[in-house]
Amino acid sequence: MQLRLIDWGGVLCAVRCDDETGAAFVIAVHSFALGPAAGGTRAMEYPSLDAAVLDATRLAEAMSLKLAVAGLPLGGGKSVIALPVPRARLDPARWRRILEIHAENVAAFGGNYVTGPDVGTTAADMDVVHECGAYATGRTPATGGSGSSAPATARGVHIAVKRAAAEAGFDELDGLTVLIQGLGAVGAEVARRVAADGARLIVADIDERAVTAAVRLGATAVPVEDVLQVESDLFVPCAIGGIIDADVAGTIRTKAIAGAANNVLTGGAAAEVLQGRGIVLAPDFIANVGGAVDLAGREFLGWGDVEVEQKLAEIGDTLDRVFADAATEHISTDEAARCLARRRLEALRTSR
Ligand code: NAI
Ligand code: PHE
Ligand code: K
Repeated sequence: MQLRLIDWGGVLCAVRCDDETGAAFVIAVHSFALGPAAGGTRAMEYPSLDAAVLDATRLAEAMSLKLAVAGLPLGGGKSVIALPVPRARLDPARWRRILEIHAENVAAFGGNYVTGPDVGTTAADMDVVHECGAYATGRTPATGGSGSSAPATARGVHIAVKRAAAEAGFDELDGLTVLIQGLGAVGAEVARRVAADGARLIVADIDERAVTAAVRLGATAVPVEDVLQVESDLFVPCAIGGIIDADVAGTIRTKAIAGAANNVLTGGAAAEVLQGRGIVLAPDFIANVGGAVDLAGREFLGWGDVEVEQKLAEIGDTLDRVFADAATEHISTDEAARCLARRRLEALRTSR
């Protein structure tokens, strides 16, 4: 995909390249409209600096949509650290230095951008960022943070999976075939939940240990490269984004899609193809809001367990609203969700 920042619609994107560590740092702020921008730090390898900037900007936009649709008074932002080698091959000293530089960059925003964990970073990494003077949510409980957001994300995704199934005409998950891509912190917990509901699990992960654990739950494993050809009743993407383009949307064999992966579609065209084929799509920025609710709710709004669970329960109502809007307006659920996010953003802005 071509990088065209001019079409992005966000407010600020900062880039720093560091020779010493070989890492490149991107912080993208999509919106300050509702307050400081929030969004996690993704650390992985990228084929180019353009690809890292494109990912950061699109992920920051997804954060804006996610926070607005949930009515959380924060703007959307995201950090990307483009690593010189995979995270697992970085020695601890170099990783520590990378986090120090990242903290310096975040601190330069003077509290107007707050970060947290994402793919490739952990609560312990957020402790380091925080210790180095930049505000980070999702730190370990030992340092006053709210810990991993993955369990809350998984609870929200589970709600979304059930709603998407209902919209596709299934009364319950019992007996359905559910295909889960990615069995990390979120995917493994979603797997446990849908297995407890009586679903038949098909799973794929590049990490063999994760697959083995799911197979112990009774899941059938498939090779990662076959995921998009495997037939299922429900597809639950919990690994990486950008997996469904218009071609995949035209061939994927499932009845409904609901998962955790941010930006699972490459764009609006894929959503329209899915809609045309009668495949239910629960937009990712609604389904995966649990992590943001957990972190932002607890750390900025003073929420406890009760408020967090109430907000997670709203995922189901929001999805029903989006499914209804898409049907009456003859638009994709992705477009209906974006319209809803824009309306809620306006309402929040004018009520401030
Ligand atoms: P994680 O890093 O714990 O798990 C990701 C899993 O996907 C790993 O087990 C990895 O081996 C696997 N994977 C990577 N590439 C794969 C491929 N090509 N095929 C199959 N498996 C592959 O990450 P986590 O926290 O579980 O998040 C999963 C997704 O959900 C990410 O895209 C993340 O951005 C998104 N998300 C996570 C939230 C959270 O609170 N953790 C909140 C909102 C979204
Ligand atoms: N990275 C997660 C997400 O994409 C959780 C997160 C939310 C991290 C908000 C920081 C701030 O939603
Ligand atoms: K992580």
